[in-house]
Amino acid sequence: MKIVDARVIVTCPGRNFVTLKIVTDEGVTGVGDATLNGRELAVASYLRDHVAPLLIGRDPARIEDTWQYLYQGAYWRRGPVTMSAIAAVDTALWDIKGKVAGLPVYQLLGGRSREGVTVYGHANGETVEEVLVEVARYVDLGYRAVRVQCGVPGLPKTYGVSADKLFYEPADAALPSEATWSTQRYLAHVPTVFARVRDEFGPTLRLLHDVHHRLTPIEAARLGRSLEPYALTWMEDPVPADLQEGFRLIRQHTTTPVAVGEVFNSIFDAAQLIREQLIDYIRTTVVHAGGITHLRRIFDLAALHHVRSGSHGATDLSPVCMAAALQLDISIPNFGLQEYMRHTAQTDEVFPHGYHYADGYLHPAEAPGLGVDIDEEAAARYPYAPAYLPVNRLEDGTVHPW
Ligand code: EZ4
Ligand code: CO
Repeated sequence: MKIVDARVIVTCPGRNFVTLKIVTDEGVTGVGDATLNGRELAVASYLRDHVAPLLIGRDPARIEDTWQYLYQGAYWRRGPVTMSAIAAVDTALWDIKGKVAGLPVYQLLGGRSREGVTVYGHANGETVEEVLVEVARYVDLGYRAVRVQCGVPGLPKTYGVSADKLFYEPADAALPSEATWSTQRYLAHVPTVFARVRDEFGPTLRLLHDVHHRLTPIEAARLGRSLEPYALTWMEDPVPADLQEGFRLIRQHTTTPVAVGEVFNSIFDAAQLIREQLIDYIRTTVVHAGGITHLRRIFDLAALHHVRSGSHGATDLSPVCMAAALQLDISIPNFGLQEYMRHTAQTDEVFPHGYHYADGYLHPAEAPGLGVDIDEEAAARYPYAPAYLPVNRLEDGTVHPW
């Protein structure tokens, strides 16, 4: 079997997605997600101009060899653009291998380790009252874990809090909008929110919170300590993780578990955090961390160090990425949680898929391969529209990490 075509499809059914479709001479096809929020066309060009020509004529069965060929062969290593492009190829080749074998990909990864993939949803509101209503909504839908984000009094707009609830989309403008940040106001408010949520929903609902890289290590340590009475499942991205040893300071001060990794694209971004047991959950994804092949390598390293998976699953990860993530989630020994932000009906129409939600769990498709495809005719009806994540500033105007 040989690869005869590798098409890059850019579509915007409510938000932008980049998808690679690989076609073989025997008519078997595979799909891979290549979406990099706010930088979509860079990956599309990398694939179209620099990767697709190298794939033609290759044996699609050689997944590892193709991964090494693209990674080692590029000379320039790592980075979100390169690794998203490699991820798309890798994911599509796993899809093809599953179809050829007549098995869902998780069977090729060792088979099931659990009955379903526990997911968490996003409850957010401007006020604590709104937040309580949203948490209740997820509990009613059967969710066992809920991420809680709340507006901060005195700040006009907070990232992660939106008017649109179940289908929240953070990339909200053709040029970046701006949000305001105050660590002082935030640290004073968050514990009061979790006190109310715990009080209302009792001790067993799993609660999570995303800090979006906005604190320094000692501030994060203080937040973690102030949240200890509310027994969070995790505090996400408390600080920018460029300085991995910075997490030692957080660890020395708090027992609130830490989750990191949605912006990582390589095992080297996480290696020190994992080896020193500075984190509890690694949140890297199929699309941004080199595909199923490389993500499994990260999860295996994590398993040696008591670190569980907690993969990113926001709306900018397409249903193709979610389908692939679920194949890993159901099979690895050290699965933790899977984020699940629902896609819109338009997105679901463009990406027909067999995975489904029931009673707090996502279940991977049983079809051979990944159990997801792209409807290219439907995709063509939604042309690319630039959209960016907001930029964050302090009250005095200084650009602040997020
Ligand atoms: O900011 O997906 O945990 N989820 C998140 C998301 C991310 C976006 C970035 O593209 O932090 O909202
Ligand atoms: Co996050």
